[in-house]
Amino acid sequence: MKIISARVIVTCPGRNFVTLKIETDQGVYGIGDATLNGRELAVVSYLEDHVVPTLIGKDPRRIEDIWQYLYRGAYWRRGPVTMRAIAAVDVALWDIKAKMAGMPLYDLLGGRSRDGVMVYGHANGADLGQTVDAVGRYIDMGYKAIRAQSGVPGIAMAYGVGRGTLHYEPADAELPTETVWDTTKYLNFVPKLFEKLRDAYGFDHHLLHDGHHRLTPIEAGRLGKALEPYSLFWLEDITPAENQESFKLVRQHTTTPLAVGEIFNTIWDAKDLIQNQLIDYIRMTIVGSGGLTHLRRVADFASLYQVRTGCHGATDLSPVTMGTALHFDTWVPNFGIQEYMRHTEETDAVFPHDYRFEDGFLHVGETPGHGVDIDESLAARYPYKPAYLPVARLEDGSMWNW
Ligand code: KDG
Ligand code: MG
Repeated sequence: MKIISARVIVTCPGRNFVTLKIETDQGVYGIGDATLNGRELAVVSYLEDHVVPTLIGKDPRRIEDIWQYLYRGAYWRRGPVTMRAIAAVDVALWDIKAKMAGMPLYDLLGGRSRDGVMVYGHANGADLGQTVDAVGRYIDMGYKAIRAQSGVPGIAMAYGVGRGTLHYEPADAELPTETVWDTTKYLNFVPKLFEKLRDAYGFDHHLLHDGHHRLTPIEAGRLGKALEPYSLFWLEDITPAENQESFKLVRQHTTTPLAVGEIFNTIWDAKDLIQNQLIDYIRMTIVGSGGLTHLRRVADFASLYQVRTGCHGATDLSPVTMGTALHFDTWVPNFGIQEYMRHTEETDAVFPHDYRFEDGFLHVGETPGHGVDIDESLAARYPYKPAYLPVARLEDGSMWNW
């Protein structure tokens, strides 16, 4: 069996997606996601110019060997561009293997560990009142777990606040939008939000919050401590994690569970955090972390330290990543939760899929493979549009972490 073609498809049904389609001499094809928000074309070039030529003629059944070939063989390891390109190939190959076996992907991974995948939705509002109402709407939709983000008094554009009620898309302009950040205002506000949410809805639902890398470790510890009475499921990306050891400081001050990892690429980004039990949830997902082949290793390593998975699932991860992550979640023994930011109708139409939401859970279908396809003629109607994530500065003009 041989790979006869590998094509990169770029489409923008409301936002940009990069998809790799690998075709074989036996008529079976597989697809993988390679989207890197705001840097899409770098991955397109990496794939088209440097990966695709090496794939033609290879046996698609040798997933592990091809993974090692692309990782070790490049000499230059890791990084968001390389690992997304590897992920796209890896997922397309798993899709092919599962289709050939006539099995849904979770079966090939080892079978079901659970009936459904608990997801968290994104409730947000321009102020405290709107956010409280938004959480209520998610509860009414059946969600068991809800992330709450709110506009902060005195901060013009806080992270996580969308324009509509269901969809949130931060990559909003042809050049990065400038936003202004103030940690003091944020720290004074967030505990009030969660106090209000628990007063309004009690403790029956899981509540989550994303700090989006804005705090220093000691500020993160202070926020975690202040939020303890409101029993969060997790506090995410509360401080940047390049220096993994810095999480020790956060841990010394709070028992609020910590989640991190949506920008990690390999197990090396998380090794100290996991083995020193400095986090509770690892947020790496399929597209950012070299595909299923690598994410399985991360999850197995994490399971030794009782760290559970919490795959990133923002809208910039295409339905191909969402579908594949759901098969992974259905199998992985140390599953925690899955993020679920809904895609727009246009995106869902370009990527027909068989996963469905019911009562706070997502369920994968029984279609052989990962269950997500691409409608190429529809995709061709939406050409690439440059769109960047915002940047953040402090009030004095210094650059900060968005
Ligand atoms: O492209 C950036 C988004 O994926 C990120 O801002 C979303 O933080 C995020 C999350 O938790 O989903
Ligand atoms: Mg996040």
